[in-house]
Amino acid sequence: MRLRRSDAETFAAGTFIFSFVAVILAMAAVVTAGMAYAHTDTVSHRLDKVASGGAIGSTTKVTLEEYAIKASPALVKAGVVTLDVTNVGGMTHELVLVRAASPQALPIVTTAGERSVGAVDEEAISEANTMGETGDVKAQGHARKQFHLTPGTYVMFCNIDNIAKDQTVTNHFVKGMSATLTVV
Ligand SMILES: [Cu+2]
Repeated sequence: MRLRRSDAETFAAGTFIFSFVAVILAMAAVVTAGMAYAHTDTVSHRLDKVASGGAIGSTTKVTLEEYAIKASPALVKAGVVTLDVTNVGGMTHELVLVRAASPQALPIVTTAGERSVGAVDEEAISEANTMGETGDVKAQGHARKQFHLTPGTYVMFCNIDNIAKDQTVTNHFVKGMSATLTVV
């Protein structure tokens, strides 16, 4: 049958809307399938995809102060990672980077010797898990250091001991100078 002009236009519009809905449904199916896939995936794998997409950078700004370490962001992309470290405090600090699950997981000095009791026993950390350090960063000083990091959790800490005139020792790690850095 011959369609009148207005019917033909209505028919064309209907076809267009039908096609449009079909495309939307197809996209929804792809997204749903993708989400189902992601749910079976590991968190790190998903984060890895985000990282490779450029949403996560390879540089983090770190501040040192009495007695805290803060990294922003605390999540960086694996590879060459740059720590842009600023000592915003009033005394010398350092940043030591090791691979560890948490500050609590680090080996601790139990007998006073080269370092005070409660300090991190750096010699007890394997070479493979020792990434490096900035060395001393003076008050208001700055240090920029690059590390080759694979995905995992790392701990940054300051292990400096200050010895008062009365021989009282203050270890910065004991006072809380540590923070984690997640690499994906
Ligand atoms: Cu310190």
